[in-house]
Amino acid sequence: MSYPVRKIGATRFEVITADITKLGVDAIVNAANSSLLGGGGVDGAIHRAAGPELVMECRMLHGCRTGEAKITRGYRLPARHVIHTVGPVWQGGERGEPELLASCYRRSIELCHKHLLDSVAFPAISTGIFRFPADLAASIAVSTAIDATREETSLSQIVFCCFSEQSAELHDQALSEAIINR
Ligand code: AR6
Repeated sequence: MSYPVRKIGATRFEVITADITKLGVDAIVNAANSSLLGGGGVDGAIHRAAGPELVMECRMLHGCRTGEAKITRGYRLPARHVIHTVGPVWQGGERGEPELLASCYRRSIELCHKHLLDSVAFPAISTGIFRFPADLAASIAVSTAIDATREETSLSQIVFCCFSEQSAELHDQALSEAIINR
């Protein structure tokens, strides 16, 4: 299934179903844990594809707090950089999870601008092992990314790289709703 590319301001927003480790964008975002030393899910896939140099650089970063983001090189990945962010573990929604998830997207987009990157791809942060509800996560991802590009940004392309058709449909739906409600 392919979804329409939507242009908002100077930025194109795209939803795809793909393995994020295959994308030749300026940066892919990693849904990491606070150690930044690797794990399962997309984190494991990114570290495997990037090679052992990635964890060596990550060791020098001394971890990352939930809702924050740090950047490294991409090593053997087609992407030039990896932005490591730590999403919240879903604990029912009353422990600041929505705000922390929004912060992951905002901080990642800020880092892209700081490094003058043109394109970035996000996985559906927190929706796997961290159990964040996929529909709420998609609407937070999309609305925060749109809001963040209202500030000055170097990004001309933001990709929501989903790992299932269901996740892609949720992001596409959230994107079309966000545009209608602007
Ligand atoms: N490409 C794109 N998306 C993927 C890929 C891939 N190759 N692999 C998985 N996904 P998760 P989290 C999707 O569990 O919930 C790790 O152990 C997946 O289907 O990777 O933030 C970390 O070290 C889901 O939609 O991340 C942390 O401890 C999304 O990526 C913890 O898991 C996120 O799922 C983070 O959990």
